[in-house]
Amino acid sequence: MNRQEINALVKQMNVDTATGPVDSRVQEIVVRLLGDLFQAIEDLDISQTELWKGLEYFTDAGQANELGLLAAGLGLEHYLDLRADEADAKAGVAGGTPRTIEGPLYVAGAPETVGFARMDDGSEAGKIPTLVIEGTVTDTDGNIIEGAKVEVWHANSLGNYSFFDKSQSDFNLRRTILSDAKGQYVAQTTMPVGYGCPPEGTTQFVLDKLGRHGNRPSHVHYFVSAPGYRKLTTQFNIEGDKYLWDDFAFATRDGLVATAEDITDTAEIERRGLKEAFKHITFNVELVKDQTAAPSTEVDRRRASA
Ligand code: MBD
Ligand code: FE
Repeated sequence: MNRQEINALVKQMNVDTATGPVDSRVQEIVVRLLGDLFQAIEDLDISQTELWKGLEYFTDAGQANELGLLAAGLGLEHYLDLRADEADAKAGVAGGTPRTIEGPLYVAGAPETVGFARMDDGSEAGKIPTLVIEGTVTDTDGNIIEGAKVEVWHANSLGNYSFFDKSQSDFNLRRTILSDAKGQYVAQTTMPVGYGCPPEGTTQFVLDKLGRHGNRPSHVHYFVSAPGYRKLTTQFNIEGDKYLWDDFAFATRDGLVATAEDITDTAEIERRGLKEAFKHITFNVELVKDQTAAPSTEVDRRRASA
């Protein structure tokens, strides 16, 4: 079949058959995706067995709750960031901390404090260095923003995230910190280790077929929001990790690379109420004022909450 015949067939089966109310947006998307799929079946001569293997794959990936991970790994999520950047540029929106992907491992409902939070439950003390993260939330003119909601989440020393890893305590390494009167937030936590896809999982199964690894560099996720400002979804990725620029999810971006400095000065260790040398990262956040011209940065997706 040629594309004209395909389009006619899709329309005949899924448009002309409507006898009830139509969601025209859903109809438009279904018609387009089916047409593109039929066309791919023609072009690549996809067999019936191959088609069923594909549908079975989505069944398995969905049952394993790995479709979010797959979207990150195949670059779909990063592609949407590039499109959002393009839309911003077109609308004349510039500046602010760069966005990067949310990933599939956010959990809503983390404990909230003002100015400072200890994020780790102490269970990995001695196993992995302490990390102090601090920064200031400002607008793009450098004016401080008090009361900005800084949501932070990251992995433990095994690259695992609490909630999804049931061996960790509730909300371990997940906190919401409101910036203080100086616009500052401080998080005392442990050094994250890069995530790797479950080796026997559905995402790694496809990555293997593509000859790809499923690893991320060590990183820390952020949602930063404040009234009158666009919500920012971002991360920093940590300098020195071998996957820094070889991230299977393509989240590392210029402006989002952080250096973890070793702090050995005893006065500084004491000032922080710590007992040993620790790592320190500065991550300042610049928010952009709400825009009417550019698309919203709020993304409605199913998220875990605890
Ligand atoms: C992660 O920690 C992550 O950030 C992404 C994007 C995908 C899988 C695990
Ligand atoms: Fe992550």
